[in-house]
Amino acid sequence: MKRYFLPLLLFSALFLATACEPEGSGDKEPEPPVAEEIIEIPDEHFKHALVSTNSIDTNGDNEGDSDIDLNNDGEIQRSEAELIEGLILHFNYIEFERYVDLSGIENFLNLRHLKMSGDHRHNKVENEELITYDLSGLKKLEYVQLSNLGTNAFEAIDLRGLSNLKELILLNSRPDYGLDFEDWNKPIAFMDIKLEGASNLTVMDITNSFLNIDFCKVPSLKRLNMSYLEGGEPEIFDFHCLTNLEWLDISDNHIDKLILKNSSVLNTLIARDIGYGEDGFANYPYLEHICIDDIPEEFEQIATLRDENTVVVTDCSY
Ligand SMILES: [Ca+2]
Ligand SMILES: [Ca+2]
Ligand SMILES: [Ca+2]
Repeated sequence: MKRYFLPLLLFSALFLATACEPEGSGDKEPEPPVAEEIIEIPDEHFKHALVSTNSIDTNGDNEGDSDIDLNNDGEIQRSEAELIEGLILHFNYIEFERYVDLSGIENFLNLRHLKMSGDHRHNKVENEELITYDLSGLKKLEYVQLSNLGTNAFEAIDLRGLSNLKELILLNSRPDYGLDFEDWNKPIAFMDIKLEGASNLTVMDITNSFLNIDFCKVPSLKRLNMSYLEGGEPEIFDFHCLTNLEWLDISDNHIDKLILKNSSVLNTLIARDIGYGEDGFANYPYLEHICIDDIPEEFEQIATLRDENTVVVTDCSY
């Protein structure tokens, strides 16, 4: 064993000599620390919510429990942005007197769950240009819930190509009160929802909202709540592309024309307060025109929506 002692001693002496060498006397300059990229969030309210409030849901329980700024430098590093899977935002639009610009959100590449609400929409439009929320780059999104957006301030919500999106909730998004009532049926009062390529969307809830949606872009839909649109009703309630639809709520709407012809029968059709139900008078009239599949169950399903003046056909052109 003795013969190993000398080399070990020499090695230790060499190591000590190297370790004790004064800094800067070597050939290599020390590497400067690499500054990590900072994500730019132009809107002060959005940045404040991210950096200074519990807007991040780190454990998937739908409750925010952390801010984004893990190193507490007041900035959002790319690594901090890419850690986020759940984002829960709440804005006070009355105080801001405008809606919020979500620019920068496209960097949150691992975002799966986005929920954004507002205290109340403000009563006049301050935004000079119509807003579009482009979420189409956030390919991991599975759940999106947005509520209380004044639809006359918005051009569109772009969700195109989000093939992981399963559930879309767009609630209480209507024209701001400042818009004259007679303007409500103008196109400017409606917000476009772009859904092409959201190929796995199965649940949609658009209660009390003014939206332009082409349901033919999302034939995967199984469950749709579009009740109480309160002026946001489409000209035709047209579900002919929704061949997988199982559950539909169209309650509390003024409906002239309904197309349910889609080669399938719903498990559940909810249509409260339309026509004359068991309670007698309803707030909304019978339908003028209904096109259904030539299936007895479907004919039964629409029984409360028609009277003797309603045209019911099984052959409809689109
Ligand atoms: Ca949480
Ligand atoms: Ca930071
Ligand atoms: Ca049908």
